[in-house]
Amino acid sequence: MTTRMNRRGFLAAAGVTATAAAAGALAAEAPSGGSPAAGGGAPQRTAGAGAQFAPLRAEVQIDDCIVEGEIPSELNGGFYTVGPDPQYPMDPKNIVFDGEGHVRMFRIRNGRVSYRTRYVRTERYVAQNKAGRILMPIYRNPYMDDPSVKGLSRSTANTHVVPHNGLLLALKEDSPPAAMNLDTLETIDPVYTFGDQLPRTQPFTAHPKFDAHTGNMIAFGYEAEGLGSDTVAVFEIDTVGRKLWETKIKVPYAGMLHDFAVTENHVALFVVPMIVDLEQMKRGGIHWSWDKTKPTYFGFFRRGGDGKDLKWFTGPARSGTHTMGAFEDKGRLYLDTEVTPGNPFPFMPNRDGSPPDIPGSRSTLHRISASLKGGRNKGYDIELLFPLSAPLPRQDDRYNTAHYRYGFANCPDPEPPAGQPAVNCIARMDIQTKSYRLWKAKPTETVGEVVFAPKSPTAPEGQGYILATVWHADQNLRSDLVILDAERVEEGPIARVLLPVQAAPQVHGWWVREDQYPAQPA
Ligand code: V55
Ligand code: FE
Repeated sequence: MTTRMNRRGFLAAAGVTATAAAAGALAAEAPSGGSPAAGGGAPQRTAGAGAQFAPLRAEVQIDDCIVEGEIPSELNGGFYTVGPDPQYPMDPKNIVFDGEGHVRMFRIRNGRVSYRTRYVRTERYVAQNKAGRILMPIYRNPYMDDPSVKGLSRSTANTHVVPHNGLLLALKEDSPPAAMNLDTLETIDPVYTFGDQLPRTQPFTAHPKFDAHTGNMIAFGYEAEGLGSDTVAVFEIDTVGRKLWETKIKVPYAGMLHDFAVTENHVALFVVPMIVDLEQMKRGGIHWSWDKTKPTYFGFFRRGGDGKDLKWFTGPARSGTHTMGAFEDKGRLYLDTEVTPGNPFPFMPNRDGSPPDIPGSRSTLHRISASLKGGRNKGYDIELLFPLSAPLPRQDDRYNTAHYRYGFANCPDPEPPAGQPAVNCIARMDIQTKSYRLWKAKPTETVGEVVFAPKSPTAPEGQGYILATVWHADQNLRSDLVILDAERVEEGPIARVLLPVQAAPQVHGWWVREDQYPAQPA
């Protein structure tokens, strides 16, 4: 069966206007409208922020990609990403975040690169493939599901990928991970419960953290006791997959807890008013609406305990979706995160019915902090860290739970030439000196989220490479992998891996070091 992907339909389905995409905070992650299609139903290829969400649908395999420049000999491992790539044309009321997870891998060894992509064979993907049509039409809304999928996992596995215990985990925050083979990208288990240590219905964050000392994975799941529940389960899983610790806490209201932070001794949450809207879901809408009447809550509790020491600090309505880094120092806990004054996703409804607030969706990097001793219901402190609009900030991931110094991000040009809203820069930030260095690509190049790859497993923080995907608006979205020296990003790529095709869509990605792969058979 053939299904024609109509790009205009997809854009309408995503509910994103050109303006919203250009200016929105996750504009970086939203399709952009751009100029009218050339006609004839050919997919429209546009410049701007939305290139990285352009649907593709083709699984691709290329051995020995063409390389421009030289891949450093010590750069061995894999750059994995995932993003939503609709299996069938979407319901007009659906949003871009509901496409099926399409994973891609740049596998780098001894200066050679192979490229491979595979859809995650989630239970949803397999059922829809068999039926030849969409069976779960609306983002995280089980009320609208076809009766035939009752009891199946709703995961799209479209948000993030991390390595764990020799597997690649493809994540969607409403479900357990999907486990894939690190080399072939074959789906091994679409509902991976770490050997029945988690229930099949366990929500599992797309942003687990890895302990800087033990390598253990710390993760959480919100709505842990069913749709709209205010229970959050938090757990720590060791490097061979044993659950060491779990506790459950209550949040002030059920909302999108997309990311969190883990420090040496604490787990921190930032509760933002993107609320679970059951009434809207029953009317056929998506899972969320933005309720600007609700305050935000910054809270933390000790790792390894029962969660009863949980303390909350309040602030006005705003959002913070992605953590750059977090640490504790002299009795305070610091969370470095991108913050928007309003609804970060212009394609998600406002509860008061107001139109998309474009300026309110623009994020900048902030530091939120509070005293570890502090009392109940007091305010948290917040300050601007960097004026960069960087909704997808990253760090050297060996420092997830440690006192870190360097951040990295794709971002739009802070001083853009008129009419050029493209996300075409890569920044390296130094949180000690509060300064940053910037590489500016061409205005026709859209840069996806970056990952950091250390020079060696024990290299000092920030010594290594930045990897990112670039989509060329002037080449039908043909894409490159760019590799930069992380200490000299302003010098631009030291190598480019040229794909003959458009890269599959991308939200997040991870660098898997060679030492994290299972031992190869001789
Ligand atoms: C995000 C992405 C999602 C989602 C919820 O980047 C939040 C934020 C790709 O799906 O479902
Ligand atoms: Fe995310």
